Amino acid sequence: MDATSKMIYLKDYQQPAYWIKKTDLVFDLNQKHTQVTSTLHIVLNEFKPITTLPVLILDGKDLILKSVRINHEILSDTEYEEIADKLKIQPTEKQFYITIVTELAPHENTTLEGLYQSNGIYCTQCEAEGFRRITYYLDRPDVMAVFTTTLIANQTQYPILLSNGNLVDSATLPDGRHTATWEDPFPKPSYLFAIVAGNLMCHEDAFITKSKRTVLLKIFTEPAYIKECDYAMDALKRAMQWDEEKYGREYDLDIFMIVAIDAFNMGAMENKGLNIFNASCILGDSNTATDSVFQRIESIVGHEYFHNWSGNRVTCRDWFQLSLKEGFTVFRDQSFSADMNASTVQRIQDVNQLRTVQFLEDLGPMAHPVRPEKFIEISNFYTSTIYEKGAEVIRMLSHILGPDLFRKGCDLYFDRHDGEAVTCDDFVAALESVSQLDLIQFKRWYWQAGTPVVQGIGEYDKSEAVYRLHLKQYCPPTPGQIDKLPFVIPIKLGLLGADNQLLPVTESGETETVVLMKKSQHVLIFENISSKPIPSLMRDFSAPITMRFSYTRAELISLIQYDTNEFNRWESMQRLLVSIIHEIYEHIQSNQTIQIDAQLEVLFRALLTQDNHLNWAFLSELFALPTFTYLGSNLPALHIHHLYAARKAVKQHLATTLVDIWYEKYQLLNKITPYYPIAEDIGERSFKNTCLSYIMALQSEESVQLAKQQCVHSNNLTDTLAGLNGLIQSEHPTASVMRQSMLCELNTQWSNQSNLMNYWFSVQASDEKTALKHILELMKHDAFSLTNPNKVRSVIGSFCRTNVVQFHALDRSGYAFLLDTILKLDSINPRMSAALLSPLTQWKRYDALYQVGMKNVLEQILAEKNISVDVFEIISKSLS
Ligand code: B3K
Ligand code: ZN
Repeated sequence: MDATSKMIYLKDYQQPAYWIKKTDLVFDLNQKHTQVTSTLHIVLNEFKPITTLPVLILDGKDLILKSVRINHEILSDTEYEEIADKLKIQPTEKQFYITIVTELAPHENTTLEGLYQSNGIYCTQCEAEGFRRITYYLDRPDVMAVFTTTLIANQTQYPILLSNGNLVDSATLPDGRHTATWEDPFPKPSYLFAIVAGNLMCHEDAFITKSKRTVLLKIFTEPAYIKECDYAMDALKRAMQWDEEKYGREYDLDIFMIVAIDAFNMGAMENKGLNIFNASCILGDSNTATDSVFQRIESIVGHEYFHNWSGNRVTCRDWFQLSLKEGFTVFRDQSFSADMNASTVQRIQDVNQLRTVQFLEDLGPMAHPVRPEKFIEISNFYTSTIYEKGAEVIRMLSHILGPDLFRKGCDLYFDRHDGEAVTCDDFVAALESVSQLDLIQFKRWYWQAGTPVVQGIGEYDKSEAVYRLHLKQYCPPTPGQIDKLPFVIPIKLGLLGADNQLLPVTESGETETVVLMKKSQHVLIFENISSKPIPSLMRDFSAPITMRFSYTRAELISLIQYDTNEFNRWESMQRLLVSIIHEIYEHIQSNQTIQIDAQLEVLFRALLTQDNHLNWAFLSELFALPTFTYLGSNLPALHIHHLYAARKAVKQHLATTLVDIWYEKYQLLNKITPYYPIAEDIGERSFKNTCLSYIMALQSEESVQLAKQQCVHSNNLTDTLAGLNGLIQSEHPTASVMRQSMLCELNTQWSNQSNLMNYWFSVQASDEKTALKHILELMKHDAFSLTNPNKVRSVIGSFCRTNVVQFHALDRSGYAFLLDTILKLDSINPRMSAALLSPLTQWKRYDALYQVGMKNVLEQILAEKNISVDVFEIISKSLS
């Protein structure tokens, strides 16, 4: 395979030679083979003068072509050409109908793209390029057609037949089969097409829109899970209401459907009027979903619903513009979740996600801009940069414009481009139109990759009573982009005075200001400052950058205690913890005795015993140690096992020195009350389980009993799993027996419930004591399957990402296992094998102890014949 010949460039974008105005599809779903008859109304695109009609080139993949007809004429096989995933035909008219019959084998399709079966249910996944696995088509997002879809299938096996839009016809056929026809009046690209056929039950409800239309809401699932749809249904209604209130967006069809599917490559898909969800992101009750799963369900239901406008009604011109819909929609779902839950906690979680995944992406071989300029396989670009950094870019725009103008800009964008396929520039242009702002420099965020660093230096002049803040920005090089131009960086800040009060920082006396840094250097001058202040920088994480400022530990402690910006209290705690854990890491690296700064215990104790109105959810974020990935992201030649030991030492230290408080708070919050996944209760449970996790680090017999009690007696999965996790993580000898019997019992209880078995697998695979041998046993379990992505993620994904101790074992057994697995999986499902590669791609950041083994695996995979283009792209970039 050759990387340059496969590369697709944004600069080469051209409109298609033909449009498809209308698409009629008939699916004859037969036990073995499915026949698809597609009739397309093709119309010449007269965007440029032509002398002869261009060739019509349709995309297809792994299709068996049965026949091609133009208008009423069947073509002989000399009248078309079928080569290299394309069907080529020379038209003789400017517009015509073409009818193509293809044959598929959905039951053999393990890629889970195009049409496939999950537990006997037919379903589809077409984004980004799955439609070409169904029929030959102009499978690109700027070709938008009106679709009519007919499904024919056996009535007993497939009583439910669904597609996009409204049901316009259905009938029973004489041979035990039945048929249903769906019509979607809104023109759409092929990636939003979907069908589902199967034995499903439906949870039904309705929503009345602001213009008083009734929309029927239906969630379909396998019959065993029908009781687990309530939470998602409520979340959907909240999302519909929220989009009307915050963006003025009303739903457009008379019916909105969601289907839960067990075998699904990602979280969910926003097909028009027929969202398809990974069962793990939609189903749940108190016994089968944890608090964080309920929050994830709410956010994904919102996300897919919001796509109806940001993505479906206004879509992307080409896949380079993916963040146009994804970044914007993540911003919308984050705002929705912040409104539904504790907003600071939501922001902390979003920032944590960005910093652990996206910042790392920027440090590695796959670093790319929010609007990439080239790719080999678009599936590799559904990244945290496109999604989460894209959302940060929209968030900055919303702050630069302010809420009213931002809303006006969005309204204009939706009105101006309704029914069109557009670019990120079009979105920014709408904001420029309403605000009269020139956002040309801001747009560098779209095309320059990398995480900018702002270095701040404070200079206090007592005689003048002036505080100067010198700011300098730079952005480290990323592949193909060595030098970067300065970004527009909104920096929200305040100054904490000597009396721990915020000082006025604007002429009108406000204690917070937002500075738009546009040049590489910037000096802020604050006058009448009577003593040296402590700057509270990047409040609410006002831009996706790294802010460097050498705070003393005492200054951080003041910010943690007295900053009025809750986000920055957490941020200062993270800075303090990072600095302490890094210090321990250095001790371990240089064989010194570990010494943990005593100020940490004093601070924790002070915060934990403060008698103020505590927000438990926030406290549990405040006392959470920085993630392992974040801690490792800036350490050169990272020694994984030493960093792991350093983090663990700090945890153990805090557990031991504060044991009385962890127990006291645990007892305070440990009450059995009816379970509701509402923000306040979630916060209490979350802090209680933070206490439990510190208690478990004591490694005492008593702690083991406590975890067991919680696991056995809880009335909800959050607490059961926290207890189980406690048992699993404990190194106390009693824990190992208990853990075994508990896992055995839960295996029996949960064996028929797919989502529960995912947790059962992943708690074990993530544990540092679970060696590879046990992973291989888990993979032989009846509930495990290499063809089910949730199972792959919960066993193999958890082992390779979370269980850093075992995966990075110095004998390289973890790497050899991943090599083996990727080679097996790549021919089954390339999306999954490519996703599993990520722990290896950053090999250059690690100590030589690890580097060689990781690099070897990448080289061995690359040397294999027939690896997927997905895997090829990632490895060839990692090795270059
Ligand atoms: N748009 C889909 C993601 C499709 C991924 C294709 N490989 C879900 C979402 O972001 O809403
Ligand atoms: Zn999305």
